[in-house]
Amino acid sequence: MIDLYFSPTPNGMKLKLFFAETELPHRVVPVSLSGGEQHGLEFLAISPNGRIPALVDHAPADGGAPLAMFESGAMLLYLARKHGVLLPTDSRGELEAVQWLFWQMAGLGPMAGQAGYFRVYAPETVPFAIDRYTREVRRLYGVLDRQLQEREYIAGGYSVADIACYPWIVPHVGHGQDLAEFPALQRWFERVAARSAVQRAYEGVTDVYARPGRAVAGAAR
Ligand SMILES: N[C@@H](CCC(=O)N[C@@H](CS)C(=O)NCC(=O)O)C(=O)O
Repeated sequence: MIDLYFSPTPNGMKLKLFFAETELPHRVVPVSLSGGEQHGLEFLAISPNGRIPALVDHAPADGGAPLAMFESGAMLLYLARKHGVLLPTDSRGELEAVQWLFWQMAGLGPMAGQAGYFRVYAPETVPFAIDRYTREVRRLYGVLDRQLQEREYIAGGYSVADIACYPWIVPHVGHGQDLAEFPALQRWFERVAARSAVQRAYEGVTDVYARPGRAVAGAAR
């Protein structure tokens, strides 16, 4: 059994998408971020950075002790490799998917996170920060749009690269982006959204920032 320490945020949704797609058995352990549970010692023993998602695999492939892990990209890679799913099997294809996974982890996620913070959540309006992060996210959307111009999915077939990126495109309104400016990205977004596993994963998600198709209050700033 695998425990998923979860809250319905973009990074949390990546793992929800992975499990919905693969139907691998797992148990969801809710972590209340507003209640500060991510700072508790018990959780920090699993996720030393004090962030969700986190996983504990009670039956790792090496047959050893339960394996705790943090960082959503590492978890997606671990699960994809362990179960031989959602990752190209040839080495060049795998490398391409891994590059886009790292691109999401190091670029799209952090920059979109900052854009969302300064546009939607910050207690004061900081025009320089709003401008800086909105522009950088726009650039990154352009990078993904170019990658998708002649492909259905980001790297080969539907993979952990798509799973990592999708929840960070869901709140595009909050990031100050208009998908109509990125036609290939928009087609991909609709293609992924139409997957039954994606629809199941988002069922009952009430967090406005994590839910598809919703404008975010204050996003027009
Ligand atoms: N790079 C990390 C980022 C994790 C992260 O930032 N998680 C957010 C939710 S999306 C969180 O736990 N926030 C709680 C907090 O800021 O205290 C990953 O991808 O796992």
